Amino acid sequence: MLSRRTLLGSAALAGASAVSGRVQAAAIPEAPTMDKAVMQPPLNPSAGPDYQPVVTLNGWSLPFRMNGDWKEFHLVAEPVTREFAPGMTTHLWGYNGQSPGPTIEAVEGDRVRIFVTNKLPEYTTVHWHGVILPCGMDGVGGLTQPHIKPGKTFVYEFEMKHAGTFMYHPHADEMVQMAMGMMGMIVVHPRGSAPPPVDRDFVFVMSTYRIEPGSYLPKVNEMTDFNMWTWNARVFPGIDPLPVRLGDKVRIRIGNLTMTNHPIHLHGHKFKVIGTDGGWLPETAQFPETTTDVPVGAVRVLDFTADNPGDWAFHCHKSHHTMNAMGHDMRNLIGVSRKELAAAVGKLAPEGMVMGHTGMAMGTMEMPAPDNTLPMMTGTGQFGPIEMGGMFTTLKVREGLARDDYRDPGPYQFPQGSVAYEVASAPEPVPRASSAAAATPKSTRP
Ligand SMILES: [Cu+2]
Repeated sequence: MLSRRTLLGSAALAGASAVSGRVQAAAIPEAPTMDKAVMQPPLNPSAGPDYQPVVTLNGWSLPFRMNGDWKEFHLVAEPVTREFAPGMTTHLWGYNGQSPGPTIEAVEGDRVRIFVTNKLPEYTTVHWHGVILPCGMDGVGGLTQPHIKPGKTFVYEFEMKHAGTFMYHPHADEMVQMAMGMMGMIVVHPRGSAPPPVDRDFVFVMSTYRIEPGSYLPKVNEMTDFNMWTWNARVFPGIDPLPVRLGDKVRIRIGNLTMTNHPIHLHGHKFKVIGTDGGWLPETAQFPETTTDVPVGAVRVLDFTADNPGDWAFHCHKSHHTMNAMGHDMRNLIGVSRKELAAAVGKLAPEGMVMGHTGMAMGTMEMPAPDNTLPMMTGTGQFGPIEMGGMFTTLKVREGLARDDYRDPGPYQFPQGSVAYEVASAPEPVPRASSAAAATPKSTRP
């Protein structure tokens, strides 16, 4: 739910007169805040040029106000509590009550004024990744501006010259502040007709964390060995599904602010990458894919038609990235005799349990875990355990959803006879040319 709070005294509008140049401190707008980690419905524009809004997976768009011909936003950098999935809550830094921060939506040609209030215990800045703007608005602490000290508010003013999908994050104590979750997405809608608006337009940013089971804070010095692979700071089964109507034109905008690349794979459909954080791809540069790599510090925008009904897996194709808190110091025990191993383990750890000698599928069994962590493989579908985690969710293609209904439509009702099935008995062995009989042929031939 959206609630509003006044941060810095009177937030009265400065009146109808056009404001240009430097803004008066008294005119700082309210900073809306969010206390939920579930997808909020698209925020239709209340003023300024019209556009088809996006929806943010497990997130929301930041409301704005018009002040003359400036579109004004207010970001508050602050410590937040974020639920990754039911059963695990984290202490992160973010914006306006959540991490990641709200999506900022504007229209090509908009003049935006973005207030940034720092409620963190250390200084910060905001860099507008991919937005082409004057150097002094680029948000690189020390290089293009003084840092925003705790308790202070800075204002950024620039024109959104180009439509596209961009990101925002600090450029101050960057390793710590990004490891703590400070980031968000920017969507600038085209003023013209290209690319054409779609029926459902989703956006999210990928981030990773190293959080020891039972603890709440990410290890900010981690470089490679992350254990929480998130989309908008959520992991499966906490990530919203993407409900779309059969036949919808669908756009998914994905930003990557992790420390590695993510090959993002969609089942049941083919898509084209139509844009990056550098702009739109010409049609001659687009080609059909079902997996596309999203490099570090980049954005990919995928377009497709949802023409295949069902519950379709949508996930990162690095299999370790669809797991929750996992250790990596395990040996492969597949094929090892359970009996001998149990005897050896029993001497060292009488309470120990031998696992992994037939693989690691756990079915419906989940191991007891410390407080505040999540099973490595989890989630249940209508046919049994899904055994996923991390960067995994589903695209749910259905007939008959209402226009702005983004609620989970539940499991897909498969048409009779359309699901893979077990056969009653194993087929008879087929005689092979290389069998013993074939190797010693009877001399039946003349
Ligand atoms: Cu990945």
